[in-house]
Amino acid sequence: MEIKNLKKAAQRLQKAVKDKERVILYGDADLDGITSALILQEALKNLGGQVAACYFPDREKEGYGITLAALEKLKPLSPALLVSMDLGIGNVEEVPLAHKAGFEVLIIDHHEVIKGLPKPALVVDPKQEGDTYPFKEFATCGLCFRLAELLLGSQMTDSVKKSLVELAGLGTIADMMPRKEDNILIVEEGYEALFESWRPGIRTFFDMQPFGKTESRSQLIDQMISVLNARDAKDGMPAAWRLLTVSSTEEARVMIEEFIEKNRVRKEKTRSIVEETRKRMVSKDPIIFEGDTFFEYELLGSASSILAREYDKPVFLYKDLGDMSLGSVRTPDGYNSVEAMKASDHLLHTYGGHPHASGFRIENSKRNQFRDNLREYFKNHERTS
Ligand SMILES: [Mn+2]
Repeated sequence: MEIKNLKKAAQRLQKAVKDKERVILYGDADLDGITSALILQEALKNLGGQVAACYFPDREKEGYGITLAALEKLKPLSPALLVSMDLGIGNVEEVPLAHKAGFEVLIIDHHEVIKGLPKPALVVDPKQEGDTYPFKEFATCGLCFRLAELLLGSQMTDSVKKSLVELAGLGTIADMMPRKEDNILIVEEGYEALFESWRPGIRTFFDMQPFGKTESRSQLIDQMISVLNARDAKDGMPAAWRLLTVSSTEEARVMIEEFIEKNRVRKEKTRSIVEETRKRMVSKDPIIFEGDTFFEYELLGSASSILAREYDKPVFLYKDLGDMSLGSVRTPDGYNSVEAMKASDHLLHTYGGHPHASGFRIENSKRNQFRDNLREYFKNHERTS
């Protein structure tokens, strides 16, 4: 049993290396997307290949997924093989345009398939129809690790494997994927490798232990993930990418200090969004649905998580962009936000994600209708346990 299209994807990448095709790694800007891109970049380099560009779209400025703005920027590199990671499965409209612009698309994603598969593209997503592999809960970086194993074959030496599995472990933990079945090995081997890592960014973090000395390995990893999650892109490269690829200890130290300061400010701002939402929400409402022009989009995921846990209700927070709103959704166990949004498909510009963590984009004129539909939906749908 194999993950559908994984072997085909490996063969396609091997061909790209052999024919010296341009390869673009296009990942989501979170830790799962970033570790995915890094795994593939290192695997391709080990094969003697090259990557023409790595691209991480800015969710707030360009939106989530394969965006038209990105395609425009990447156009000078076409023709090329564009590998999308941790995103792409929802881009049924953008993939044909990418193809037209000269990009062959390979999608590696673990999100739910909502509108059918984007075409034409080679798709690896355990949640697609016809995928018979029993385990469905990989993070994208776990899929990329499996892909790297096929790609490298006998060239996967112990040291290469360690340097890739530490990334897969890190991304799997950060994406909060269940630690069961195939993920157990990825996380366990990843843990081991992390504490023996050659990467200056990782080593420096463990040497510094900037949150106080601790013996607890899992605590250290969690702290490192919080630092890597800092929103601090430079020249389009996210904080985590920069820290995981930095070559000197000195630079790593400076980055870590900067990221911790950024996180502190971020936490304060998140708290103020949570407090503002608490003031506005109506206690008997089955959902929390609030937003504002001053809500920073990048903070909405954590603010929603805090509120969902506290009130045990589905939470939809959005940033009002003037004509559109960009939202982040978190639900407690037993609620499926993707299904709920599917029922309002006709109102939404885009939406997607996981049952418990998802996002949407909507025109402001339709926002109230969407909210009312969600209230109805959650009133009428029994919570599953
Ligand atoms: Mn992911």
